[in-house]
Amino acid sequence: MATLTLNRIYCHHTTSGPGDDDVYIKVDGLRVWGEAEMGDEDGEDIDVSKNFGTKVKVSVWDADDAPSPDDFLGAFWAHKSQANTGEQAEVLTGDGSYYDIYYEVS
Ligand SMILES: [Ca+2]
Ligand SMILES: [Ca+2]
Repeated sequence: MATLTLNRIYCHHTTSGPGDDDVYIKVDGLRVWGEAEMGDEDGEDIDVSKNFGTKVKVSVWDADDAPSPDDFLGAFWAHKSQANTGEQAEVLTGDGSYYDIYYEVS
């Protein structure tokens, strides 16, 4: 068993639609954080931990009001093999956005 800890997320710039993004995060398809309103140059602490087996999928979304579907910011897999290798970062660029998300595996 390994543990994924999502540390924080930083928005360089939001998705291409008008206004701030309403960011939420799913781990293996279940929402674990958000919505959090984020604008350009905004950072937010996440501080969510989840146990997993071999690998776990993290996906990040911007909630939009119907009928507009939520925008997909990006996704990545965290692997057990990353355990205790320090903080990792992923870049998310979905729908014209630019985010960094920081996490670690232990
Ligand atoms: Ca949007
Ligand atoms: Ca939105």
